[in-house]
Amino acid sequence: MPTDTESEFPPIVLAFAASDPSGGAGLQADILTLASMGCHPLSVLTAVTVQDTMGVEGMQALDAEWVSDQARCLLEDMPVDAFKVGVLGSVEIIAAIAEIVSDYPDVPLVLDTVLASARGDAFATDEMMEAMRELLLPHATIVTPNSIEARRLADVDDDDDASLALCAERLIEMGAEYVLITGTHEASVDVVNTLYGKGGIVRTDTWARLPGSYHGSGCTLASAIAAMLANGLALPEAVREAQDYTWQTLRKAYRPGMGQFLPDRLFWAREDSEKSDDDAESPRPSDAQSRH
Ligand code: PXL
Repeated sequence: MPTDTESEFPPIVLAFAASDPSGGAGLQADILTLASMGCHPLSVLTAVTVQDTMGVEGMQALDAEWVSDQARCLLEDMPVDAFKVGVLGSVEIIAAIAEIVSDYPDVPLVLDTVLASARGDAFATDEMMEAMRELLLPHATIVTPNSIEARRLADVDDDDDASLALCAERLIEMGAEYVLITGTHEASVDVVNTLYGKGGIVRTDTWARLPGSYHGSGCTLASAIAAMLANGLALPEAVREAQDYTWQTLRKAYRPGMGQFLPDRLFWAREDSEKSDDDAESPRPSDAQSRH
């Protein structure tokens, strides 16, 4: 039994998400990302999916009471430094999570408003979208929609030429503190991600567009932001570091099945083991992680 290190432990992030048995997205992506970025992940399951790297074949939400019980039990035992919310499963689950997070107003909350997978599988009904807007957005420190989700959440017509800045403004009016709109789905040469706060644009980051189709990039980004906030970074820096980490996981993505590429959240550990073949003094994972 350790004695002197008993009271030292990594920052703790509680992720509410649905299971993706392929390990590409969902709760499994959150756990991998959080652990890779030096946090201890607590995982509260909201729904079970049947899926592989090609698509979602089924989804079964848990009873909202089971979601509440999982979270309350953990929250009574351990101090949580950040919340991350992904696929929610039902209106009742959204209400249950909103009630829980409202009891922890000082804990930052990263809300990944997943409305559909990158492959187009729907995860949220209109009622769930409305519940997200009304019940969860007011608790969000940051919400991380892609440009399509931002337009839908802000209720801006797809073919309306309304700018993403207007969508962000609306989401902030609905109660989110910051909005990070990712630009993967826009027609630009590079991917431009823009962070908005109450005063408008806070930062814009431009990333070389990578060629593949990736499964779980949004979960990775949102979890990485939660990890960086839990590590004590200010929000704009957390957003910058999380994008850098995510871009690297995509650059090193692999394709284990017949469908999409999966981000490699442990790319740095594999780089180390490659190096250690000819360098016995290569850094340990914890050293490598301090880069983030
Ligand atoms: O990447 C969004 C996402 C989140 N959560 C689950 C998913 C997906 C995409 O497929 O399956 C469970």
